[in-house]
Amino acid sequence: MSIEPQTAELQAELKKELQTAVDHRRNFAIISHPDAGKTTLTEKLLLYGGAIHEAGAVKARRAQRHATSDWMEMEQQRGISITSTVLQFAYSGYYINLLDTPGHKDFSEDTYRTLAAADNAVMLEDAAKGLEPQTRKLFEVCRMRGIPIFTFFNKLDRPGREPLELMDEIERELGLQTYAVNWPIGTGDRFQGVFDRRKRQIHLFERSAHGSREAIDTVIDLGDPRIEELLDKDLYYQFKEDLEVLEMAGSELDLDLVHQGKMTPVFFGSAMTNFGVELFLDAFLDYALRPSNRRSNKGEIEPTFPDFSGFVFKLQANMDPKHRDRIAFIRVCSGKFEKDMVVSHARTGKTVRLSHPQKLFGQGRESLDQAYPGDVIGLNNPGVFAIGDTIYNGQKLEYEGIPSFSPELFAFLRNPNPSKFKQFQKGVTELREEGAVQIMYSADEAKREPILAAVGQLQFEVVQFRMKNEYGVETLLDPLPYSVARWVGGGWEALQKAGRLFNTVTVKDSLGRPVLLFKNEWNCQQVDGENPGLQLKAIAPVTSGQEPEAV
Ligand SMILES: Nc1nc2c(ncn2[C@@H]2O[C@H](COP(=O)(O)OP(=O)(O)OP(=O)(O)O)[C@@H](O)[C@H]2O)c(=O)[nH]1
Ligand SMILES: [Mg+2]
Repeated sequence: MSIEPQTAELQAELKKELQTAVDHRRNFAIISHPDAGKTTLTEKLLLYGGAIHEAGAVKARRAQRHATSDWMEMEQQRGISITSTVLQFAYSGYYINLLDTPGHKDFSEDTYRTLAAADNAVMLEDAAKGLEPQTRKLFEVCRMRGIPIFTFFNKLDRPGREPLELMDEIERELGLQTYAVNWPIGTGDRFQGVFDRRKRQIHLFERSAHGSREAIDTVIDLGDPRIEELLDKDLYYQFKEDLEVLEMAGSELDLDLVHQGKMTPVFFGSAMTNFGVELFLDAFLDYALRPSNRRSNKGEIEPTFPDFSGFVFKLQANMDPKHRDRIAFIRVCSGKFEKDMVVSHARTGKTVRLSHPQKLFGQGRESLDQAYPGDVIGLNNPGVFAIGDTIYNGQKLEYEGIPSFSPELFAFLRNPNPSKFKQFQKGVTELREEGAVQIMYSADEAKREPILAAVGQLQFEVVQFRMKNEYGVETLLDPLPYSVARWVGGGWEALQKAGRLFNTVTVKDSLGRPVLLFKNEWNCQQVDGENPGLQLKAIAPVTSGQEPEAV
């Protein structure tokens, strides 16, 4: 049996290769309430990472570059992020997978899906505002998933709240221990720099920094006698006092606690003026968790497990409007990905060849030959992949599904122009597949028009805009007077048994499952109370092996 030792040797070699790859990979999502500066920080991280040479702006003036991660036309028009973006780049010996997410609550499904693919989260706060509602919600999702959280207080170039008070708010309200890695000296007009506690140096802020290019910081040591000349006296004394408080009363940095999501390293800076960005990036790379184990129905899968596996967390149509492409975003979880490899598709049981894999950089893509755990790659999706699908080699496994949210707004989407029937159908199918919006249908077979079911109004606007812009169809929206949806856990059978129900209508989701819509929570509770056999559920049960119905 001469093959066995050879196989064992190959396996050991692969394991070593995987371990090295994992050691050099960092994957993180940036999360926060709208407008805290996620996209701006992302752009500056790309600048310092050497991935771009000139930073664009979220609200670009004419002849100015747009931010790389807000590539969609509607994002650029409105100056907000609508869909999450993946950016891969190399920096200082690391391969970084950065996920910029939208903050608006109407797009939170997209953000939640993206968090499923992240090993670390960077939580941004506007230093003038502190903790905001959407940040709290996203923090809860990170906590549920046990993701390490890094905090960046942004917009220090504007008047902000006291740094100690900001940290205290996190400790008190999120129950998260804090450790300040750097510390600001003044804010707003009097923002003079940040102190790097790792190297015990002060980085002086220069207001002239324009922001589109890297700034070279002036750095002085804490013991340098020039400090008193370079900083305003009162700020310097305030800083000394703060530092004493931190060193006396603050906790020590404990990376185990950070990796368990119980302690957050804290940074201060101003993404717009590039200040504190490089200091953040360097410390973050040292402290962040490497690609970690992922939960599956076969238990925890280690990244160095030799068989390739991964899952789809996001789909996006028309990233390249010229080619009308559909891309599936795959998070590699274990083993080595190789171009053209043939894998099994857990939901359908089919085998799929993974040709034309792509490295992602906002809207831009390049082909790639291999990828490792922690990487996010793009694959062409001719309708094979759905959100949550697992692909694997070797023994069958499935990663935890990604649930859909309970929608709160409903409207018929109509196509007033019969000659556009084909485009309408294609648009609805692809946007449904993406999860840009959920699609339901009347239980009455005669009514074939799709019902858009959304978490927020902006989702409707995005669908109508994209239907027109990407599929050439002007659509009409006909709102329905419902605000609560419940999946019938007992299925059609239970519904039949229950007989006539009042104050509700029955619709079908895209998998043909019954869903009840109610005008209000009260009606819902009444039906639920009187018909326990229906087993009403606010979140769609995650299923495997089912194909969505044709639009
Ligand atoms: N003064 C100041 N403004 C900033 C800073 N960082 C970002 N901004 C501005 O804040 C606004 C929002 O920034 P974005 O980067 O789009 O915020 P976001 O968190 O990505 O927003 P959404 O993706 O829509 O949730 C823009 O006008 C930025 O120019 C900063 O450090 N200082
Ligand atoms: Mg953004």
